[in-house]
Amino acid sequence: MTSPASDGAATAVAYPNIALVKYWGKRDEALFLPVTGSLSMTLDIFPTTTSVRLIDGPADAVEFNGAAATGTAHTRIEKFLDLVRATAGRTERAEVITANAGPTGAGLASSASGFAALATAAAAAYGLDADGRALSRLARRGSGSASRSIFGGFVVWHEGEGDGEAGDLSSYAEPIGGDDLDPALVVAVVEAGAKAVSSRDAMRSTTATSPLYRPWAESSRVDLAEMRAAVERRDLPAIGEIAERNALGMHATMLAARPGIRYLSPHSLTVLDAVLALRADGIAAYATMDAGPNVKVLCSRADAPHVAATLDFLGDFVTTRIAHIGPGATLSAGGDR
Ligand code: 2P0
Repeated sequence: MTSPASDGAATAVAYPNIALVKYWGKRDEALFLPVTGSLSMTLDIFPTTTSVRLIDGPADAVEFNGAAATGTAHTRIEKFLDLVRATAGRTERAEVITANAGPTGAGLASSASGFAALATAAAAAYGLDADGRALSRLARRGSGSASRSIFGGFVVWHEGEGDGEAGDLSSYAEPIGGDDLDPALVVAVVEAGAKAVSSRDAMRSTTATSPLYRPWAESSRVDLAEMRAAVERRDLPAIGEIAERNALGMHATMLAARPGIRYLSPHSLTVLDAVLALRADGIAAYATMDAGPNVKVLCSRADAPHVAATLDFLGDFVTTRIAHIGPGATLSAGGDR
């Protein structure tokens, strides 16, 4: 796309994505180069809306979910703006106002939607002429998974080749089609609070200490190839089976880290049991879990109300939302992808 002429202000909306083949581990921490490629589905719920406006002041001002951002949240956004400024050859500071419609830091991909929206709005506000690939590479530097939320539907984020600039240029996300499969993802929220261990710290510790990490990374490359083929042939049960085994494997690598990292709670396991029971009843429903206890269940659009009702019936501890395929990041002043 061509960026609309910048008047120093832009607003963007981006949606979270849920990985069906996970990103878990970096080979380059500074450039956010992943150990393995990943594949996700962008959702149509829980968007982040972010406005960026260039200002005269001496520092960036960041409002996050209605309050001034402090600590890590402020630092991560400021560091990201430094990267945008360096890329654009500009020095002005910015006012950033960002809000998540969904829970923040609960394993529901708020950093993916957040940095995809910030990359899109900041690139426009600073006048960067960035196409989808360039925005994906930029968003990656804020949060790896954000590279995928630049695009809608099924998206693959390439591992990329090599290190340094070669790795940076070749590690980007792109849509792979298959949206006509039109699946649903039933999000079973069992805990909306922020996680105790950030995914960034957890993936660093897993790659450094888990004896299961390398075998998982190798099998995840196989999963990615098989997943791409399953999306290509629109095979929802195969997509679900690969997604579930890949997620369980990722959690196994974390459990084996030293010390072990456990995001799943007893409530998560109750939901996983219910998914197995649904399958035993002939419903093609498959679970995936990220850096938190919430469970996302992939199924057909037609089966989603039954799957959601079954999970809601488990008890007050679970609340469901049905998501479908969602769009890529868009500027409210136009320029969608
Ligand atoms: C994913 N997750 O593929 C995996 C699966 C969580 C579990 O990407 O350090 O917030 O900012 O690059 O992107 C969460 O990690 O981590 C994540 P950083 P990010 O969706």
